[in-house]
Amino acid sequence: TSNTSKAKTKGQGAATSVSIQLDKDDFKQAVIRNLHRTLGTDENKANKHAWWKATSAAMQELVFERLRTTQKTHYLNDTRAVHYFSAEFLMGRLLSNNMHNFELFDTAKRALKELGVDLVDMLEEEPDMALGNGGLGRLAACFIDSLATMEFPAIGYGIHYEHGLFRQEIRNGAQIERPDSWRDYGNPWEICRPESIQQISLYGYVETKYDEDGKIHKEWHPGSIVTGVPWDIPIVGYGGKTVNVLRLWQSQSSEYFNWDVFNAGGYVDAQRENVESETISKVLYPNDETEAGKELRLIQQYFFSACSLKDIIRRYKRVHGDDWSRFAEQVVIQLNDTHPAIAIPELMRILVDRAELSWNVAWEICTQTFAYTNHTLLPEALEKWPVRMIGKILPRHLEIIYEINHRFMAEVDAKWPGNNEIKAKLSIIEESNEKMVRMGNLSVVGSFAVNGVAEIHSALVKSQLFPEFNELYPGKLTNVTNGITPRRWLKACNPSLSALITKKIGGDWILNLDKLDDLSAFASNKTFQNQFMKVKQQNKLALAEEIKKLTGIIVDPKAIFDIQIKRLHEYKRQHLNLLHILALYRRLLQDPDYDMHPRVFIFGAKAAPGYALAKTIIYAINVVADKINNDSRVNEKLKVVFLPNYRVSLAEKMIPAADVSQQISTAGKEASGTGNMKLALNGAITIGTLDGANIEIAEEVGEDNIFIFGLTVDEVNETLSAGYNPYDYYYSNEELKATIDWLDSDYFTPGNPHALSSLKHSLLEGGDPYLVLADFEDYCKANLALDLAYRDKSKWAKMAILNTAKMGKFTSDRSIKDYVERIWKLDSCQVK
Ligand code: GPK
Repeated sequence: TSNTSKAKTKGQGAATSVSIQLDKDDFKQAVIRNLHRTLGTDENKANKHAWWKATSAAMQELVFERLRTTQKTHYLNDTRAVHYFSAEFLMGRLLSNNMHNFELFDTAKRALKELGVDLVDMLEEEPDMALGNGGLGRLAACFIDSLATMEFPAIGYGIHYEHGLFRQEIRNGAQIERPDSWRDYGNPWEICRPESIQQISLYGYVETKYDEDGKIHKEWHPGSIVTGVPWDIPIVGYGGKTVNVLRLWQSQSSEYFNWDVFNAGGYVDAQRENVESETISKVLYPNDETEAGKELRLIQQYFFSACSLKDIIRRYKRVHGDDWSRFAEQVVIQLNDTHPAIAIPELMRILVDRAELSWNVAWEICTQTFAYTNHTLLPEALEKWPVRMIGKILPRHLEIIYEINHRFMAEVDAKWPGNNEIKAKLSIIEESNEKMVRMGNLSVVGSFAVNGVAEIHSALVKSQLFPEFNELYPGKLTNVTNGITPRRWLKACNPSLSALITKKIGGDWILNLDKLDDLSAFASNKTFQNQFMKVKQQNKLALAEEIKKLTGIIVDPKAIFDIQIKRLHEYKRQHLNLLHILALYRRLLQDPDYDMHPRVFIFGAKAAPGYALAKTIIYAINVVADKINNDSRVNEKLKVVFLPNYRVSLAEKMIPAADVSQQISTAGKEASGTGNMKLALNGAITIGTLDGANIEIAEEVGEDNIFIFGLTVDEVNETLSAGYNPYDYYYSNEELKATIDWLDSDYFTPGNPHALSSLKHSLLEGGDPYLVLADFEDYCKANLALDLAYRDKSKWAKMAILNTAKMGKFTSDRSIKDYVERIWKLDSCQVK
């Protein structure tokens, strides 16, 4: 069942020609037809929302046509396909993306203009599809864009959350969470597929039966049955040839009444403890990189993994019947983190209990089917489930996990005879007070490939997280550096820069981002520098307008636009940025002539609702912003903006306007980062640590075109093992001490002197686990160098151009090519 032997890659499949021929008048007709027939309104009555829906419906006609052709082609070719299992897909808006990928954006714009509608303004009607938290979910969205663009047979599988990530409001400086309702007025992109519903089981008990030969057979008598309803979102590849599917499962109760459970102890009582079926897909857990350990979360994971597996098997059986021998040749499943790892014992259950394959045959199929991506080393994000909880919800799976572990422990013993320490460390079961199932260990054991998401991160996965696994399974652990789709993150979000680039070097960069390197030849050309920076200036002007609209704050578009956008986390160190802002503020107060280029610090970040310190940091940024922005002594030179409700569609407005990209995590903590790539692609200069993909960005752009500061991974480890004491830095740096103490006065929170003291506490008594104080001085120096560099207009323009020019490596097309050639072994499939 080896999947590595026969398939070979044909490389990047997508052709460059437009496949959809539609002119302006056709488009107009399509919109009007849909206004009449789909919306039941007309040109005179239609409001913006109706126009948006009619335009989406017009696009959807084209999308469905290609979707149908793609599915037929894939079916007829019976090709091997990748199945990307992810609890999160952070899609953002789809209308403008689909227009761009069909190369119809300009046509649509002209058509709508003639109908009296401004397209760009109308696009704001679309709610973001925010079915993810941050980087992990957005990565999945970029990957499925690249898969469709490169014409690989692929399907994304996830959860059809009724409510995506919460909407953030800021009230008196503090974060308030409001429910997200992205489907309230209908979503034009999804299509319900009731013909493909699945049913999955939960709870109940396992019966052990013996047949005539004394062979053991296990039968799971479930306590309840849940229905999964699939919703398909078409994923349009660039060029419009392949349209793949993102299939999201919605839970529904089934009328099923389980007599086994009723007889075994009373249905009503058992039912009360169970999670109601409809609740399963209600809401996305808003925790990023922390594991909540909630029963409902485990059920969500099992629900979508089991529905998806059944869907895959149904499709496989249609062609291959009961012949399982070709399963792993046809199917590869990528586990996006451990969230879908329960799929491993689920496939074992199907193969052993249902298909009645022997354990060894089943295990061979299983371990040739799954591959696993790790996205973090943070211990609080590594999923563990109480044995007791799995035993209650999935009693048969718990038995299977124990059996997997039993056989695995024998393997470990063969390799390290009698070494109980290694056994305890590698065991899928953690023998703690409350026994736990380690989902990371299960994923490594049950997969044929495990990857980290940037070179340094993958090296740390091998050396720190899974060193013994790396010895036991040489070659299994590998790296695939993350990437971003240049369609959304340059072509669509930054039309002026895209047009300038295409004018200069042609349009091949859209499908071959390495082509951007042709811009390097013009990096020192004064005319091109002026053109490049003029675009940046226009984008800054547009963001300044947006800032005014959203916050009332007036910012100077001539100032340096310095942007930090990402989830709020201590390891990402928004508070290091804040301490530096306070240092600048203090310098300006002490010396009104303090020489600095005017600078606007712009933040966007959501905090997990239960993460108190992260919320305090948001509050701190807002109260400091309020003080500084209203202090006429400094606000000509310094402004601070916190833009509420950071999300994909806001990122698309901020990124093109950035001069500076803040990527300042503690070295070793940010697995990769992808915002760093988006910002550099749009000509922002990174100030950052040698962490995650920053290291590879620095390699590409060269040390002259990035501001690197701070401790390296090795230095962080040395500093910590030498007994790090933040007070040493606090007492030896007068400015650092003053800024930290400032936070603990009532200067920023009048009448409430201790509102921010938890922040100070975490940095001092709390031991400063993310080494903010240790990196502060070097960070200030790097900021000084940056400020000086910006004053040399030509030098800065050259740096900015080179950042754009050198981002070729970071297209998600390259990441997908890596996965395809080294892990998935797929052939592309041209759709005619
Ligand atoms: C990692 F573990 C996790 C998680 O739960 N959520 C999440 O967004 C991010 N991530 C990493 O923090 C980023 O460094 C990385 O670029 C991104 O995943 C995609 O790999």
